[in-house]
Parts: sequence; C-alpha cells; structure tokens
Amino acid sequence: MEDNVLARFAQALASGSIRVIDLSQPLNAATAVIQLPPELGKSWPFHIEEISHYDSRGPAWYWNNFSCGEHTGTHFDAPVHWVSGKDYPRNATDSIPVEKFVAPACVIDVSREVAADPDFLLTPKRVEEWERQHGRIPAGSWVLMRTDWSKRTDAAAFLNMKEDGSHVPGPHPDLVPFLAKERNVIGWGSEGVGTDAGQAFRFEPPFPCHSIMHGSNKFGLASLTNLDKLPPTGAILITPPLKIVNGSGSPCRVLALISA
Ligand code: 23J
Ligand code: MN
Repeated sequence: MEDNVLARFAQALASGSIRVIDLSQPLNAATAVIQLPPELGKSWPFHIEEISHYDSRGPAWYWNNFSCGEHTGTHFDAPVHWVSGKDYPRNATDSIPVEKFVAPACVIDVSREVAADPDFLLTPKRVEEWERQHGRIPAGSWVLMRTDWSKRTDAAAFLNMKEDGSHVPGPHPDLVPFLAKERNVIGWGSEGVGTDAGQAFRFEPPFPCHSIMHGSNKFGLASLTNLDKLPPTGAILITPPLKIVNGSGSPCRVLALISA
C-alpha cells in the first residue's frame, strides 16, 4: 500500500474521515443580485432557458442555456474586479495561478452579534480575540465571516435594502488592511451578497474589502453558506472560478474539506 500523502488523502475520503461541505448557494432566477444605485451599470440576474428536454428539439438529451453577471450567487472576486487591483499580473479568473484555488480557512463566528445588529462590522479587536482562542491567522488563509446571514432565504431579507441602502454585516474598514497586510491572508469570504458590508459605500475608503483586498492582490468569496458546518480552523477550501478570459469573477461551487 502506497503511503504518499495523496494515497492517504484518497483513503481518508473513501473512509469518510474527510468530509466535503458545499459552501455554495443554489443558482436560479430567484438568486439575489447586488443592487447598486440606478445610474450605475447593472449585473444580470441568473436566467436559464431549456434548449431541449428529450423532445423534438433533441430526442435523447436535456440541456439549457443560461446567462448571468460574473458576480451572481456564490462567487469568486478576482483582483482585476477593482481599479486598485487592475495592474497586478495574473489578476483575472483565467490567469490567477491555480494553486491559489486550494487554501485553508479560518472561520470567525459572529452569528450572535449579527442576530442583534445586521450592520455588525468585524473589527481587528474581535479578530485578535479569536486569535487568542484559535491561534494566529496563518498567511495564505481565507478569513470567512460566519454570520448565518445565508439563513435569510428570502431575497428581500437577504439584501435587506432600506431607504438609506442595504444593511448587511461585513468587515470593519480597519480590519481589511490588518488582514491583507499584517496577516497576508489569501482573501475574505462573506455570507452576504458581496464581500463588503451593506453600508460600505459610506466607508473611507468606499468598499474597503474590494479596494484594499484587491489592491493587495487578494481575493473575495461572496454569498457563502454552510459556514456553521465548518470548524474555526482546519478546513481546506476549493474555490476555482470559471476560466473566463480576463474575467473579474465568476459563480463558483465553493467546497470545503473538513476532518470528520
Ligand atoms: C461592484 C460594485 C460594488 C460592489 C460589488 C460589485 C460587489 O459586491 C461584488 O459582487 O463584487 S459591493
Ligand atoms: Mn463580487
């Protein structure tokens, strides 16, 4: 019996001692899409149309056409998405080195705080508290903010749009440079429709998770779910976006491997 690391990995998968968790939301016409002010360009919602279904249009096959924005549903944000990340080499969905699509994750559970305050912002102080319990966030890790926001299955409650904009939790503007520069993470993941908080258009800089993360050649994951099934440390994420040439992001089937 081979005892190289992948042979042991295969055996751990087969025996169930490694489990695979789906961190992706289903993609359909009801999938919530980010809403920006009306004067700005719009992302298409997910649309699907049958080509044939074992019928006169194709007697033995079923298939569909679909269309959507790159940033629809559970999705990956590439550095080229933001003007601050536009000049990095290999900064788009097709050119990011594939090694980057397999990386460990730290999961910070703030679901209790978010239940009391939908505008909750994760601060460096709160992350340092987490680190005292679970250890320092390793360089190259994802930081995933568990809010249980994905349990808002109704699109209106998920977007939580009010007169003054959307109210969704996210990273505090001070946390983003801390994670990008002092912890050198690979990226940030949220359960909300985007990686930034709903009110982040008011922050300085606006949309800090986009401007500073992508400005540091880091990635984003948005509309994640099942973060409540992950341990605080030890999960490995698999996050390859579609190989859209010069894509700014793409819907993504985000998987987590956990030790059972
Ligand atoms: C464009 C402008 C603002 C935002 C976004 C996109 C996203 O959240 C996204 O999905 O990248 S906040
Ligand atoms: Mn996005």
